[in-house]
Amino acid sequence: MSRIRSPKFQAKVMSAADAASFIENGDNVGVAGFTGAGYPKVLPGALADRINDAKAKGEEFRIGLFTGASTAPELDGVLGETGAISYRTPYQSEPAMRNAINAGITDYVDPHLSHTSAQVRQGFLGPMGAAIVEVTAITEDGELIPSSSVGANNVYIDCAEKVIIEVNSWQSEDLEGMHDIYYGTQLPPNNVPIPILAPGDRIGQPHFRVDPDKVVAVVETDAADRNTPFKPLDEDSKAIAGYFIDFLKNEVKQGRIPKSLLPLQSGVGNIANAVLSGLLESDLENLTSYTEVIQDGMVDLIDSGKLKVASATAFSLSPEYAVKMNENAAHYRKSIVLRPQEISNNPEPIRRLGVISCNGLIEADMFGNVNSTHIMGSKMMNGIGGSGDFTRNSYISCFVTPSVAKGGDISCIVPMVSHHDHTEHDVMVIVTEQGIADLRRLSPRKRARAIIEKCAHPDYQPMLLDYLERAEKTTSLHTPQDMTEALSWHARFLETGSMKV
Ligand code: 0RQ
Repeated sequence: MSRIRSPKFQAKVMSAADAASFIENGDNVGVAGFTGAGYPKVLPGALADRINDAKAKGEEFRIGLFTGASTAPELDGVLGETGAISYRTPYQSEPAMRNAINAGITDYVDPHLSHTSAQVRQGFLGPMGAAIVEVTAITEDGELIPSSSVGANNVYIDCAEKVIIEVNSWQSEDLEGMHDIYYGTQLPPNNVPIPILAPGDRIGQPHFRVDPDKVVAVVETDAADRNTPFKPLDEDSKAIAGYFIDFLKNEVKQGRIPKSLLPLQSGVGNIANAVLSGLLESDLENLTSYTEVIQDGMVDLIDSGKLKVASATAFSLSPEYAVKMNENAAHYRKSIVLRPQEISNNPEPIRRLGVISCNGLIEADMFGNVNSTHIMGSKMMNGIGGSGDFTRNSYISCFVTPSVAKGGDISCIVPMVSHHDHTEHDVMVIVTEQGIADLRRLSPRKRARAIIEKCAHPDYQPMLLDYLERAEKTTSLHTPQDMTEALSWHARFLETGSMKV
C-alpha cells in the first residue's frame, strides 16, 4: 500500500528538483533532522543544485537554515558546501557547515535546544518561508506520521508558509504510535503546565497536524538515516563509566536517590554511550530515561529489561541498531516515547522528574565551569545542544571527559575555561579516567582542589596546583584566579602546540 494514503497529498507528488523550486532566495527554511535521524534525504541536495545554478548565473541566492539539531552530509554537508547559508541555528556538527561558520560565511546562533521552538513561534527569528520534513507516511485524513526524529518539526510545520514533505519508505511503518506530539504549548502569558509526571507519560497525539493547503510538494524517498557507528569502548571510557556508576550506587546507599535511580539523560558521543554500557553490566534495575537521544546503549538496556521506559526526541543509532529498530519498532514503541524537543528538553519536566544528566565537554576549569562548544575560545565545534537544558535543570548534573586531548598536549582541566557554557553554579560532578570530583557543597577553592586531585591528568596536576597556590597568595581567597595568567595555557598551546611548559 502506498505510504501516501490521502488522495489530496497523492496529487502533490513530484520530483525533488521541482519541489526545491518552491524555496526562494532569502527564505528561512525549517528542516527536519536531529542527530542524524529523520532528516530529508533528497530535498537538501536538490536545493543545493538550485542554489549552485543560481550562483552560476550570477544571481543572489542565500537562505537561513533551521533544524532540530545536527543532521547529516546530505543536509548540512551539501548546503554548507554551497556557501549560501546566511544563517544557521541551532546545533550542528557537519564539517562543511562548521567550516562555513568558522570562516564567517554563515552566521551561527547557538541557543539551548529548548528555546528554539518558542523563538520561532514568536516570530523573533523572522518569518519561516518553508518547512521541509521527513515523515514515515501520510494518513488517510492527511496527518503526518513522524519518522526517526521529532525535533522542532511540529513548530516548523505550523509556522511555515509552505510545507514540503518527504515520505521515506526506509523508515518503519511500525514507528506509528511511538511519537507523542503535544499541541498544548502556548506563548506566554497563556502557557500552561506540561502534564508530564513520569518519563513515559503520553500527553499528545501520535501524528503531526498540517494545513493541507500549505503543502506544496510531496517527494518519495527510500534512504537510510546517517547513523554513525560508535567507537569500540576503550579503557578510558570504561574507567569513566565505572566511576560514574559507583557514584550513583553510593547516592542510592546514602538514601539520596531511589534504587531505580532517577530518570537518566545521556549526551552525545562515545563516552556517554560507554556509560550506558556500564549500566548494562551493573546490578541497577527498573531504570528510566528522560533524555534527548536514544543511543545503542539505551536500546541494549531496554533489551535487558533494566530500562523500563525512555523518553527522547530522536534516535542516534549505529547502522546495525537502526536496522534492529526498524525491524522491531512495534516492540520498542511500548518502551520509547519520541516527543518534540520543546518537551524532551523542557526545564519544567526535567526539574520536576529530577533527571540525572551526563554530558561530554571540551574543557572544564578547576572551579567547575564548563566549555562544551569552543576550541581555544574561538572556533565553534558543534554547539551547546541540549547540554544546558539538562545541566541547569538536573537534580544531579555530571560531565564526563578524558583528562587530556590531542595526545596529551591539551589538558581538559585548565585554570580558566576559554568559553563558558555551563557555570560552576550548574555543574555538580566531573568525571575523567583519573577519577570523579563531587563538587556539591564545596566552595570554589575546595572545588579546585577536588578537581585537580581527582580529575586532572598527572602531567598537569602539579602545574594546576602551582597556579592555584600562587593565585591564592595574590588574589581573592574566594575564587583564586590570576587575570594575567588565567588563559596562558591556551596562549601557550596556540604558540607552541602544547599546554605543557
Ligand atoms: O577532536 O574530532 O579532531 O578527534 O574534540 O572530542 O573526546 O571525542 O568527545 O565526541 O564526546 O565530543 C563536547 C564536542 C565532546 C560533544 C563534545 C577534541 C577531541 C576531538 C571531540 P577530533 P571527544 P565527544 C545532548 C548533549 C555539546 C552538546 C551536548 C558536544 C573532539 O559532547 O558537542 O552535550 N557537546 N549535547 O580531540 C581542543 C580540548 C578538547 C579538544 C576534546 N580541550 N581542546 N580539542 N577535543 N577536548 C545531545 C544533543 O544536544 C544533540
